[in-house]
Amino acid sequence: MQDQDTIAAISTPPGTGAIAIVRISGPLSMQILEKIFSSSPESIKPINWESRSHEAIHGYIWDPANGELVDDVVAITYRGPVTYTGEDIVEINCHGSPLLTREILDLLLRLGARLSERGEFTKRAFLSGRMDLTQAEAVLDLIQARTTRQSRMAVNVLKGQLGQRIKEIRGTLMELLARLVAGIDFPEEVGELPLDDIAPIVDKAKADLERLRKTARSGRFLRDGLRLSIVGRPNAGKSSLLNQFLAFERAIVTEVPGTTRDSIEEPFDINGIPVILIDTAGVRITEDRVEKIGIERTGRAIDESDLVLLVCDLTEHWGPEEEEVLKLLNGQPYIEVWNKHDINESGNGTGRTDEDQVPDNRIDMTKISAKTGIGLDDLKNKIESFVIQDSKSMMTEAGGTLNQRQDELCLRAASALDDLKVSVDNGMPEDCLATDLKTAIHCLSEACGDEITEELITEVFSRFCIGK
Ligand SMILES: Nc1nc2c(ncn2[C@@H]2O[C@H](COP(=O)(O)OP(=O)(O)OP(=O)(O)O)[C@@H](O)[C@H]2O)c(=O)[nH]1
Ligand SMILES: [Mg+2]
Repeated sequence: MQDQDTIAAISTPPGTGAIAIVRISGPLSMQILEKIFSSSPESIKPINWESRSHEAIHGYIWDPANGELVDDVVAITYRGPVTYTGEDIVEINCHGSPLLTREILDLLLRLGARLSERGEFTKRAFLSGRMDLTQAEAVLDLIQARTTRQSRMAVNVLKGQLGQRIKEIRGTLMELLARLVAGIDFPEEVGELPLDDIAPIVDKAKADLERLRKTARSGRFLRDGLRLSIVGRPNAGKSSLLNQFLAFERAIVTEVPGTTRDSIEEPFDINGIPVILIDTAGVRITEDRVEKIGIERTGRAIDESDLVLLVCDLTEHWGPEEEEVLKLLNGQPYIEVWNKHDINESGNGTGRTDEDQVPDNRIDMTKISAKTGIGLDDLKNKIESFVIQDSKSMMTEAGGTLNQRQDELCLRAASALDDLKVSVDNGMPEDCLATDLKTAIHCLSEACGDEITEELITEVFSRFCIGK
């Protein structure tokens, strides 16, 4: 890291604010600060920064070229290697004017720093070993989190536990590889590895990988949001449910069946899970041209959903309309939501003659009143259970969820372990077994960033903002 250049960037968002932060990282950080920082507003009185680290000092930024006073600031110095990037860092907390931050940044660039690329501070943290790739990716998730739950998940991954879990699985495979290779190279000294020893180790690693991979599904919903459409017969109370969720009159509600003609999307947060709520046109057999188009759109909304709320009316019976929705669902998971509980408290909430006919894709059932809000918390909990499912304990244990990149690599590692087992069963030579093991190890190394290509590094960090 010694031959790195020094980078600088404005780390706070563009626009006017109370304060803004301009950041420098690299070997010239302290030197540059010495040239522009003074404890006096009257003249440049350089401070010797050599002995100072992890200190906040109030002072003034001067332009050494013309001797003009630029701003009244607080400079914080961090001397490497125990810093975010592993290098010397200076953060200048200045007044939050875009003009001033730009001027201070220009001063730093004039004195030898280079404008940082997107995510370059975090990239340096990763390259200097201050964090692994799962932690670097968590930094991005943390910055981009829209719900508390997303942010909690990211901050837990940032602690490094998820990367640790992946490394533990890799560790057992590396140990196995070492024994296998030693048996090949020094059969007399260490003896060949008995084939019966391999299967239990591989099975355990595979089971651990599977458990870890279960978190990826929840992670996808928690990162990207759950598409949740509200579907059912006309007048069942779909738009009322949307409004009840949002706590404002977003959709038109009337007693006229067929009120909603087009799908309406609204972002929302259910128990900390980011959700896109979609209210749809009621499904029934109709000759009305506009309504027909609306129902086609309902079909499309269902296709694009992760979960559907099938809203039924407790004052009516399960009927052909609901059967029609089931056809549109085509196996998609749904929660049956019996509405208008306030006017039909004794309703049994099925209306079906035979409960055994419940399709497999019905994951749960509940009764609510979209008008009064009765049962809404229970419905939210059921939606949360769908998202978290059986990954809850693993999420706690692993301290987070795999993202898509990490999940794909864990899947590739698992399939290399499958190949290994087939090779063992077919009595393949040990060097073939070693190849499968190496593939699995390589995938896991890539997942936590220990073996990673330049392209992937660029790809991951280009998603960051400048200054992070
Ligand atoms: N009592 C009672 N009435 C409700 C409830 N939910 C909806 N309604 C009434 O049912 C009627 C239809 O409600 P909407 O929310 O427009 O129903 P919808 O499913 O969106 O209907 P379409 O858009 O026509 O498909 C309105 O008169 C609502 O006030 C409820 O929980 N209790
Ligand atoms: Mg409606």
